[in-house]
Amino acid sequence: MSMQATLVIIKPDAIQRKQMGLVLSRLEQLDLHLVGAKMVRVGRELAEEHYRDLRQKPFFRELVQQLCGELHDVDAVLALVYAGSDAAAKVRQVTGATNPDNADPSTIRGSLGRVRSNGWIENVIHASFNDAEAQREIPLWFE
Ligand code: DAT
Ligand code: MG
Repeated sequence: MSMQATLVIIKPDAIQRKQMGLVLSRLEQLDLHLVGAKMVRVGRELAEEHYRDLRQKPFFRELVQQLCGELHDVDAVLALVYAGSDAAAKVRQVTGATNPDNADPSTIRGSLGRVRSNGWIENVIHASFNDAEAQREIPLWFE
């Protein structure tokens, strides 16, 4: 196993609902090192680049608005980098399924996320899917 790094973003829905500390507590229990942390004001360009693989999806526009904080009246997100063996897999395991209604209740999304009645998925965090995705994403958020 090699040393890897993975990106986590505590999203606007979680910032608005004051879940930042709860999320950090969960991630702190993993056998990983926190090597980067900063509040980021997310502009359109960064959000669109971050989610570029989803640009053809019908929900892309709203997804970008959401990451920018426009749907939750939030002006910054918390970007984190965790390092260690199997970093992306370890974080994804505690993250849970994309849709909080389908996520195991023991996971971050299953316990803290929700689907709004208007259909918006509020799933608390972004977590890189694997090492390749992490290597693409981390430089977008950290110099
Ligand atoms: P994940 O965040 O679990 O990696 P993803 O990369 O497929 O999931 O999608 C990125 C985000 O886009 C996801 O966190 C929430 C949103 N999303 C995904 N599928 C969606 C859908 N069917 N309807 C609305 N939003 C969706
Ligand atoms: Mg993803």
